Amino acid sequence: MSSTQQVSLIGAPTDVGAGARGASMGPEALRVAGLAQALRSHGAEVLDRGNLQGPSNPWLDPVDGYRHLEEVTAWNQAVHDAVYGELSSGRMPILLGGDHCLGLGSISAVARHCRDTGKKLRVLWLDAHADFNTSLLTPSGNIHGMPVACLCGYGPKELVEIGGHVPAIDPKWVRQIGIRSVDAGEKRFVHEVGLEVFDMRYIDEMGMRHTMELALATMDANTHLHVSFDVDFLDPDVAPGVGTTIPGGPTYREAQLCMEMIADTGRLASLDVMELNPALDVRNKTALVAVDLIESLFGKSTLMRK
Ligand code: 4U7
Ligand code: MN
Ligand code: MN
Ligand code: MN
Repeated sequence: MSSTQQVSLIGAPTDVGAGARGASMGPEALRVAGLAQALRSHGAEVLDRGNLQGPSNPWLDPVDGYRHLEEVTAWNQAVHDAVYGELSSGRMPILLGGDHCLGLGSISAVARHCRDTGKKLRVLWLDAHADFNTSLLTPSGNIHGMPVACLCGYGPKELVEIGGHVPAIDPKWVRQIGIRSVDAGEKRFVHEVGLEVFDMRYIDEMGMRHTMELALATMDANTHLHVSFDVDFLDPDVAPGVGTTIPGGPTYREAQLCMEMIADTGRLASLDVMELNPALDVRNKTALVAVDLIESLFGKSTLMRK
């Protein structure tokens, strides 16, 4: 791409949707790890918009299958408005989470922008989890396990309506990669809806290269590619600083290849970096790995191809 990439960092310091406290410190840890400078070194023009504000975490039990629905709604509304604003002014938003319930606010804004501009949306969901629970299926009530279902129209009215169009997205636009922990009811629902999932078994057998070739197929010059990167996608050896570590994730090199192949498409137009939990990290290691991988999304490793 020839024109300079105009990037806006948006911090969303909350853990209202999670089951462990601490993802609220994610945005600052990513800043401390040098995210803005790293993006600049790859030619992006970066504005750090600072942090959004929202209600504090009341740390209460779930009600009717949802924990903190009111607070989650307020945060998602703030994220939606900020992401939509950046996209409308031609900038690439990078959402710094915060827990993954905020993927709903972010992606509903991206979908709205795509409707405005006639773009075709593709969502890559990099995660150990499918995040496709509903209030009836969830074993925890934590809304960070529900954003994909909400985006597809399955969820409470206040959440599914945030982007102004229900459903915000079609499940056919989503590709999930790295999945290895799905709850029993959630699994049935993923199959019923026909979500395209490249789970760890698939990646083990077919390799990351083949996986990404399929996940990135059917994109064209008119495609807006959104990446929602839950840091627990990575193997816990590489990335211990997350609330829900699940063993058996992509290695450092597999994750790099995934990011490099996304970069090669030239279509990346918005990004979420979610679920980083500095309270569980070791000397900010996970934040540094996340920044390293985001650099690859911006072309760090294209040395051999220039
Ligand atoms: B994350 C879980 F039960 N499925 O719903 C749930 F295993 O954003 C975990 O991907 C959800 O980190 C994890 O609570 C949400 C659980
Ligand atoms: Mn997630
Ligand atoms: Mn996850
Ligand atoms: Mn998590």
